[in-house]
Amino acid sequence: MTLPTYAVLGHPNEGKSSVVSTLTENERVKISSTPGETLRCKRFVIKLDGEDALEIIDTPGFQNPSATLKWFEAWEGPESEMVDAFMEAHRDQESFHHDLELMKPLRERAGILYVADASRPLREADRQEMEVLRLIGLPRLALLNFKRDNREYLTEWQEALNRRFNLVREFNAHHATFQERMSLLEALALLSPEEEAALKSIRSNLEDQWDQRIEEAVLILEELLLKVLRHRSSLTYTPGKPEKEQFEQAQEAYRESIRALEEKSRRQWRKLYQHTELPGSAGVGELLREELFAEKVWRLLGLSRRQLALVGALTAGAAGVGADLATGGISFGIFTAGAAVLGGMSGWMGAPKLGAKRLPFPGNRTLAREQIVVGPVKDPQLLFVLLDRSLLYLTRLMNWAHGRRDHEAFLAEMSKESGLVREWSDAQRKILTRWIRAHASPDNTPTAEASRSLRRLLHDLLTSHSRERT
Ligand SMILES: Nc1nc2c(ncn2[C@@H]2O[C@H](COP(=O)(O)OP(=O)(O)OP(=O)(O)O)[C@@H](O)[C@H]2O)c(=O)[nH]1
Ligand SMILES: [Mg+2]
Repeated sequence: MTLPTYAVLGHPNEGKSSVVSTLTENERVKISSTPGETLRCKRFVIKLDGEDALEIIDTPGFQNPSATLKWFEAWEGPESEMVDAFMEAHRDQESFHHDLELMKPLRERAGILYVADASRPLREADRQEMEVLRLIGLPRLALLNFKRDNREYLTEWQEALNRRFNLVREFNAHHATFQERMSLLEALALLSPEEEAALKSIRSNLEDQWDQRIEEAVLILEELLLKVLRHRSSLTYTPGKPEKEQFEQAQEAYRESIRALEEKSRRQWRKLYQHTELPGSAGVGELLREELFAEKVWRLLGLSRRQLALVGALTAGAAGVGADLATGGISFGIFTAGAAVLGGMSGWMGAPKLGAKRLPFPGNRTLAREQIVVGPVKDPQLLFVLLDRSLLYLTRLMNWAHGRRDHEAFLAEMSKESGLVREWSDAQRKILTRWIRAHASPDNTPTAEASRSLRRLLHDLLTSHSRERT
């Protein structure tokens, strides 16, 4: 069976390869700001369940639109032989190399996706290219890709394109969302009605796949929260070495493990969304690259002071406060505190100072050795901050167009000044609080329901963010 196949054509440097990359979710398509990057036709496929489902061919830009058009206009033979005859007539001409190359898929009767940067004025060469494609006569759809945010020339482009193409659609290689990609597949079905059934099935499979990815992303997120919630770092206590130094070392080890857990989830999400080249957390200074325990992160993400006080009260047991103070007042102890206690804690709106405590080695009664232990966390804010930051990362990642290679922008856009969880309703926040309570306690609190509610909440949230442009 032959696959539905479309060739992406146009003037050099208009964003053809970027469109191919975004449409096929392929980060390996070569893109460059220098015209003439694509020299050969290259096939990229959309795979479903491991099987090729749709083929998109990247091509070089037109080299001689004026001469090509003249030749086509002068052709007097049968239309069906025109492309072959053109290729034969220019076979050994190096100056027609790109024009010959881009015609190859047309010889195999691929559908045409013509990409034009409609943010610049229309030129004579554009009209000539359009006219060549019209004369070739294959089903053709024009895609308006705006490289700059300028719609001043839109009407003149539309007029020229409407006359020569079966359909004209906007499709931005840098900002197209999943839904916009699906709409484009819908447009392809109008363009080639014989492929309608195949394209419909591809669309519904891609929609299922999108949903499954969200499910998987949520599982990765829950796993991260669980690991962080339960994490402890311990270090063997060395008698004679300054205690403060050893405590700081244990605290750093704790932070490092949390950082590693967060980075691991980001890696898993990147793999899931085929964005392995996007950065995780390199560099400094932005809200999402900043160390998780940085003051700035804690001020801007997670819950507000008032919300946190409510959570504290919700999950509180007055006994917990006493227990913590008795064991040396681990600064994470605000998990158990109500508003009054919170108010009295210095710097609680910033990152907590990690506590550490000396404990005997478990099961080691004969040797009087001790370990320094940090964690598990008792401050729900750590989980809220972590969740908030993960959602910021994930919602950008899942909506990031594969054709957009500006990785600095990817990180910069995530330095939004506010997170998402502060906007949640009380009921939504309670879902996470209940989850924390169910999973933190070592007793047998049933956790399945708490997990189900949290997953449902996160799934709905990510689904609603799927329509967001980055
Ligand atoms: N801002 C912006 N830049 C874009 C967009 N699409 C493409 N570009 C940029 O335009 C330049 C050319 O993009 P390509 O996709 O390589 O263009 P092409 O048409 O394949 O170019 P050739 O292969 O040389 O013919 C790159 O710097 C892209 O990042 C867009 O939608 N917005
Ligand atoms: Mg290219």
